[in-house]
Amino acid sequence: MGELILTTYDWVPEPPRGYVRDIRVRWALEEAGLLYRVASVPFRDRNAEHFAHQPFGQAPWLTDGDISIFESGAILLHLGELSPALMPADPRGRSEAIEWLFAALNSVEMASLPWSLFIFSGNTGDTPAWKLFDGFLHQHRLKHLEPVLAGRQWLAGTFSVADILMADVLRLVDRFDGLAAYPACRDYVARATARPCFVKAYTDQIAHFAAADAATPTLKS
Ligand SMILES: N[C@@H](CCC(=O)N[C@@H](CS)C(=O)NCC(=O)O)C(=O)O
Repeated sequence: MGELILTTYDWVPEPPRGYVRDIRVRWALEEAGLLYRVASVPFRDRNAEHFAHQPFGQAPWLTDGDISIFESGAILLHLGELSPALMPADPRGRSEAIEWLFAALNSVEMASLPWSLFIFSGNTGDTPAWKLFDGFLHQHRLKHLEPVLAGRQWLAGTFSVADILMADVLRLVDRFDGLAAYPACRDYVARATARPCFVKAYTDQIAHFAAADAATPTLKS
């Protein structure tokens, strides 16, 4: 393992603060007790070096020595190799953690992200498009996730990278009150976000962007 450097934006507007995906990596690094530092790239002027690390010009990415990794799921899988606090050691637990990590991203977030974009953009009126996306998230994802989470504390038996991703995905749904009908999902989010390592990751992210406001007040506008 080399030096671990997490790169995120230097600044973001208020609404996404606390939800920028570097929180997933911060959270995992804290759970694993790994030493790391945080670096910043401009939010507004994304340069060629940024795109060399993250082909879509997004955040976050992680470097581990001379290895550079983008996509929060890939970063968490990489960190899972470095710490038993993030990935069960037994083959069954490991397989469950990996399948639920993909389920969080590829089954739940693929439904929750367009849903939240409709809400962000105020397009939640009585339209066929909103009904389609709202129904898809509720009837095809949350309704089925609810009994799973009612039956277990953590997705792979013990806490793992799968829980970091699933809880972070559900947290955004909860922000818009989308979990009101799913008490087990809500309890799961509460359980995960009560962990001291989440609280530290969240506090650090808020402080990171607040420091940018203080350093460059004009960025606020
Ligand atoms: N699938 C990527 C998504 C990364 C992503 O959406 N990052 C957001 C911040 S949370 C971003 O960079 N948004 C600005 C943009 O897409 O231009 C991952 O999980 O790492």
